[in-house]
Amino acid sequence: MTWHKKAQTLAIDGRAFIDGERVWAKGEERFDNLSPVDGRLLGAVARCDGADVDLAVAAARAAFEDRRWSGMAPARRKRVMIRFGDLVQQYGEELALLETLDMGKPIQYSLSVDVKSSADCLRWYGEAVDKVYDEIAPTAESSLALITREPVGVVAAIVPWNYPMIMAAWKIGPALAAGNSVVLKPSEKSPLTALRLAEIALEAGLPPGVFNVLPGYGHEAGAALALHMDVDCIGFTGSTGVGKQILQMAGRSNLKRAWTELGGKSANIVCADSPDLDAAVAASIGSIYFNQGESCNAPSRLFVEESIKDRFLEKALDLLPSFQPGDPLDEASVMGAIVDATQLETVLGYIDKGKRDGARLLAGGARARAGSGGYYIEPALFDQVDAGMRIAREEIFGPVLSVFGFSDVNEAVRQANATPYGLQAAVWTSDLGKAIRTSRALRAGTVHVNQYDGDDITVPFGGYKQSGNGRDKSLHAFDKYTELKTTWIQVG
Ligand code: TXE
Repeated sequence: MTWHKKAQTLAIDGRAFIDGERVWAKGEERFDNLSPVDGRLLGAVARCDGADVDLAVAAARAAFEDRRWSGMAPARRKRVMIRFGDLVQQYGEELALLETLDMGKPIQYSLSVDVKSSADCLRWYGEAVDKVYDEIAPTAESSLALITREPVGVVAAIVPWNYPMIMAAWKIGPALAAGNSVVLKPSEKSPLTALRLAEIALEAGLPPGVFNVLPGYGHEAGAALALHMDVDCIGFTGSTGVGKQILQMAGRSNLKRAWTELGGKSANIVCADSPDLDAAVAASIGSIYFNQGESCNAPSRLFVEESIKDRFLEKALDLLPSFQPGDPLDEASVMGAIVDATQLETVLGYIDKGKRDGARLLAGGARARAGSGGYYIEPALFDQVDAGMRIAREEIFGPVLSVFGFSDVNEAVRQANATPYGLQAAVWTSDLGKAIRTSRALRAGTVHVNQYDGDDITVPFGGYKQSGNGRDKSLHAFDKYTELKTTWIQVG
């Protein structure tokens, strides 16, 4: 059966999930959820606000105080989290279809990337539950000092629309594994998979009230969570602008722990002595256009050494036709739809600005699949970009690549560091010393050498400067959702 056929019978439920039940917003407010695939109405979604946030936070607090989850034996919590991940895999086709309909990514990637990474993440943190030990400090014999990690309490997670399930899993995985209760607010542009995750978690054995999901707008449900006096911690992924508001609201309310994974304008530096030019071209082009360029760590600034730049661009332009937008429900498509009409106009606006500022548009940039009713853009490639242009400085969050030439790699590094962001970077060279010196000089939370797609749950992910604070993934993520306690015991 084709994915279009499956979409016709797919159950779509836009209600919130509070204290183990699906409910509409208390104020009965709803908003329409349109699919970027073809502009079709997917259904109504609960427009939760402060009153719903109060209900969800109270349910999360009650679940935390009676220790129905944090007091569960680690081996049992482990089994529930692993079952949660297994069920995500089992419901993979349904979740993949919801993700593609909700935000437009190709169905092949919803299945092979988003479902798989989310399931693996939940299982990985489940496995960690009875493997992370506490400590005893080396104090004098007269005392015993225990150093223990405790769950922080009620965690609010606010996530974006570019990888809805993965961004949710990166937050709820460590937060739940550490014994916290969670209230998750997905983006209003892509609420559906988060709502299904809450039902699947209940089926896996997570007690009611421990994991709640509230769809709604950022300035309503999101702000109510960030300002809530009974939320102990907030994990946020989204734009730098909103990240700053989150930190301000945390400070204005109860000084809740606030962790942010924000925007990026990542630099990808290709030296003339790259070990394999074809590999550098394939990775550079594949990474910027993957997920329609809607990735926080997309290598949107490409620095190519002058002596190989023409050859590099020739090879890159040969690859571009294979990244033309297709029907996201067609398994052969590698480029899907932009998340909504607003983001489509934003990206087209940047392309127009780039042309008006004098950059040279070598390919793409026009709206595509006009008859589909959806939101599609041909992958755009600008050459002769000046560092002062907006397409060089600002996060576009669309399929737009800006290319710069360089003759001295130190100058490329200086330019790479000259933005407010510091999420990711890459350098391509056969000279190991140059690779290490360049990686050390790049102000970014992740640096790739002779690759761009390294990714694993075992490594921390996050940014320097205005790309955020704290780290998602790896055991380091537990630092965000736990408190360290020292207990002194008099031994005499
Ligand atoms: O992010 P937003 P969006 C960047 C990228 C993109 C821009 C907008 O530049 O163009 O952010 O994308 C909630 N109080 N990234 O709209 O607006 C909102 O409802 C509390 C990079 O997704 O920051 C959503 O759930 N919450 C990023 C979440 O914040 C608020 C990935 C993100 O919304 C709020 C996505 C408020 N005042 C976008 N306003 C990355 N680094 O991966 C909004 N929200």
